[in-house]
Amino acid sequence: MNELLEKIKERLKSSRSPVILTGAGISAESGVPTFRGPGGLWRDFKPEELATPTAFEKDPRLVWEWYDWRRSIIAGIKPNPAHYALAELEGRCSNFTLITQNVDGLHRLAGSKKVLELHGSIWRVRCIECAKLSENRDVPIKILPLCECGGILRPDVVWFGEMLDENILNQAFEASKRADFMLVVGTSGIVQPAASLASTGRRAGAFMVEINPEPTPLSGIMDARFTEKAGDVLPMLIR
Ligand code: BV8
Ligand code: ZN
Repeated sequence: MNELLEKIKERLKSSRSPVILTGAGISAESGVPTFRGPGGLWRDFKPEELATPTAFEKDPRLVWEWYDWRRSIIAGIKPNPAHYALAELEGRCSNFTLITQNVDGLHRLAGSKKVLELHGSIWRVRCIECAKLSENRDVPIKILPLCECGGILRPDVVWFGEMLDENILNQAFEASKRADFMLVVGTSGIVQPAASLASTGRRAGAFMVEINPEPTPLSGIMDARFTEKAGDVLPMLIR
């Protein structure tokens, strides 16, 4: 791995607009269950069945039980060396963009300042009546949580079938169009529109690197791939 590591380090050092796209895999070593890997399931439900507005309309308590379970796991864990390495990298690069599909908040906890959270945050709630946003870190959370206005609060995350925040998504695409180096870490490359940020970077002529023990639909557009874990590769990449 080390001659590849040296090569990528050089590329990263000379990059003027690095863009990093992360998925659930970067938090796996912290103990956050991934969506599609082992242990990612909950009571035999698939995320696609619970992370939807229909599921919430049908059974808001069930959906909140699932989020309460995830929040209780995430509340008890810390960022891992991969998160810290990216926070360190941001401090060294003037024009650095970190885009994440994760809702666990571990990038910010590790010290990353500017994080484009494409899918929202598991620690933010939104009232379905008055749309008021607030932080809520209660673990366990009282089910069903209610707004002062009496409306039901939902997790402020983007569910399947829901639009992403336009401003955040535009910033992510703009950065990917200007990228000269793109690192795609711990994502199965299945979920859209996040996954298409990688092909945008490719089209922009960015040098593409994937860190993932498994091949993904994005592996074909990569200039280099590390099949080691993010927590092993990233700290070496920035050393
Ligand atoms: C939209 C927030 C529509 C919630 C998430 C058919 C029917 C219906 C919809 C669709 C369809 N086909 C396509 C769609 C669109 C849909 C979609 O992409 N579906 C997929 C399943 C095919 N997308 C949407 O619905 C999006 N909205 O399209 O709007 C629209 C359009 C116009 C007008 C109106 C509406 C919204 C998508 C957002 C969904 N919300 N999360 C929550 O978290 O509770 S997505 C969810 O999956 C998480 O955010 C997660 O991050 C994300 C992606 O998964 P990954 O991050 O990639 O994680 P995964 O477990 O899959 O993979 C982990 C990887 O890490 C693996 O590859 C593994 O090998 C690797 N790994 C493991 N350990 C390590 C590691 N790598 C490195 N180191 C390690 N140690
Ligand atoms: Zn309200």
